[in-house]
Amino acid sequence: MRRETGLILALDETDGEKAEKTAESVSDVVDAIKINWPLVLSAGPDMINRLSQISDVICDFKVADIPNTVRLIVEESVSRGASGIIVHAFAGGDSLREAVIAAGNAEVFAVTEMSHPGGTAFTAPHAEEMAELGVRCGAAGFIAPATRPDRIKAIRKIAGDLKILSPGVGSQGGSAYSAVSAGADYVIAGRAIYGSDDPRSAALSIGDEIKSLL
Ligand code: OMP
Repeated sequence: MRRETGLILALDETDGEKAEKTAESVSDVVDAIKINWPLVLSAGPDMINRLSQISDVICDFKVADIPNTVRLIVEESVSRGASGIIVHAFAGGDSLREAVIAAGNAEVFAVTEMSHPGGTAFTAPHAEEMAELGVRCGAAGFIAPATRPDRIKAIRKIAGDLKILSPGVGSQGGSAYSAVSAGADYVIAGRAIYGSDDPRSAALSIGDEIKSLL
């Protein structure tokens, strides 16, 4: 995944036509588009193929399953053009390792700590352990919360040169500036971009915040 703007669009728009329009309007000002269940379920998995024609696509299926099922999900995603996939580290080393093997040249990002308030209950207390596991299993990087920049700093200490992607910017209260200052390589923003009247301007404005730090 390139790193030109440091911004990833979370395209959770459920109107397929609108989603594609939004993707086209921002494809040159984001480094990747992240697709999650809402859009895949509403528009179908072919959306992964279509979006991958205009941008790097990260499949955010937060895979948490036995290794065989993980492998099947990762292989399907990559065969449709995904260049990255998000998996839960809490499923353990065997599942995470299987994801990395199945991904081949695609990048696996492991969730360490979730950005919403509930993320402090079970993921936060084990985030560092999950990051250590991700390093051992060959993950390309981690998902760490823009809503708690101090936690990005903690994960950066373990991640070394691996990538940190931080969701929670805008609608969840996090700021792109604070996340990147704390050590994120990319911020992930969804509603703040696709929910705006002018998604391109919204993306550019978040990109400006990041630009001063890159
Ligand atoms: P907005 O809150 O609309 O910016 O969307 C955030 C996006 O990032 C959604 O697609 C979430 O599913 C995703 N996300 C989080 O918000 N928090 C996390 O801890 C992890 C993710 C993720 O893995 O991308």
